[in-house]
Amino acid sequence: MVNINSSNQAIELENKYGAHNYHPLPVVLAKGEGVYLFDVEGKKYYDFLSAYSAVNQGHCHPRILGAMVEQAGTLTLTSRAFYNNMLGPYEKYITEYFGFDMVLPMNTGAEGVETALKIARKWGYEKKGVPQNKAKIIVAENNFHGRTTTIISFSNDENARKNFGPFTEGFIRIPYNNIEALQEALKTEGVVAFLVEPIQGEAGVYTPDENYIRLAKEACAAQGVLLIADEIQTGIARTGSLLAVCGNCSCEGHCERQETYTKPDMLILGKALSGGFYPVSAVLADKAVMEVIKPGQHGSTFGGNPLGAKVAIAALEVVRDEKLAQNARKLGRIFRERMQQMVDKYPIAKLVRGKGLLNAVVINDSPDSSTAWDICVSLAEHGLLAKPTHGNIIRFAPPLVMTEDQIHECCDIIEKVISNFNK
Ligand code: IF1
Repeated sequence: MVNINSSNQAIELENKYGAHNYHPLPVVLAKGEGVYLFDVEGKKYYDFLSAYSAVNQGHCHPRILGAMVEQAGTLTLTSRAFYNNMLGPYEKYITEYFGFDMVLPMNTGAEGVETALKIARKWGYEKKGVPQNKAKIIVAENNFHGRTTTIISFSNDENARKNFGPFTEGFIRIPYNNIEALQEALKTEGVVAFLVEPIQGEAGVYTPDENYIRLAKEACAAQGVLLIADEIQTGIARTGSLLAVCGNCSCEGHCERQETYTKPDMLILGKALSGGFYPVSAVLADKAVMEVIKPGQHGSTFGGNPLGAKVAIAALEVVRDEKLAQNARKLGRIFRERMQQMVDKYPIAKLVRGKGLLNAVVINDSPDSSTAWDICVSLAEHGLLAKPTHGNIIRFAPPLVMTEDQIHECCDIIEKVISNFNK
């Protein structure tokens, strides 16, 4: 194996031997610890991406690491041809943790979404009596749910779709955060589900009206249609509550009593479900929905493996024991307040929005300009890693184990860099 001695060397290797399906910032990371990342040259950074919210618990969390190492030396994979002694305990733990009857374990987020779509269709035919092959699923404009052929079939991002057709049929796309549009679409024959992100991450941390998800659930329920919440990015304490569908509830775990909570019919989780150690995703639902899946009808070699199960339990324990939702809520308020002061002061920053520690600053320049990218390069030079989305939006999503002093230090860095860009 080649030993990497410099960032340039690593970048050259990736350019030469790897498919060019990404355009990363020119930083080569070699180590992570809590809220920090270190590059090949040993430079230290605050991580403000958290691997797209997969490392909410911080990099290489010792407790998750311990669980991983212990299980890796005991039993990693059996396939589901046999039972294993970690899956049952994990299934009990995660269903009680989130308040659902049952779980279907998968690996990546996109697989979780695919699973939910398949269950919804099957439920539609078998429980709702939709005529064969007529099932329709409502989705939102500017959605991001992953990269499989079916998922990109209902995306409206040209870059994600172009020349990947033919596409999967049976989707209706409506404007996000628009209940009237949902009510109208729900009248379509054969509708079985509405798949939605409680906050649209990729779209630029687009936060809907406070009651949007609750009203969406009511509208769906009135038509006997399933509400599927994709909380792959927003879930697991990121937005200042255990789930974004918890609304403004800051309790330590999950409580169905809280009136702000909207229970989706299916909940899709991924990313931070493993704290960034190992791909673990899950679809949660109650029995009346989940029971449509029978042996042989869906699965995955790695889904439900004992290593993933053990890691996921540890990752969820950390979220609860370290009160990460409450911390995200507290630090999120501080972050947005500081960023608002910055926006008021420097016209190059247009606005800040978000919830908990999932936030974005919109840069006052055209999405075609390189300004946001240049700001991110400068932020990296100043020791803070963030990534632009849609050209002129910068997403800020640090690990949730950050301290108040650290978030202030990070706001100082961001403000300093932004002030340099102010013309
Ligand atoms: C990439 C964004 C984040 C997701 C939601 C499902 C998935 C994702 C709500 C699929 C994945 C990722 C994937 C990542 C970029 C990224 C992303 F910028 F596109 F929006 F997080 F902010 N549902 N999101 O956000 O999960 O199959 O990737 O495990 O590089 O494509 P996956």
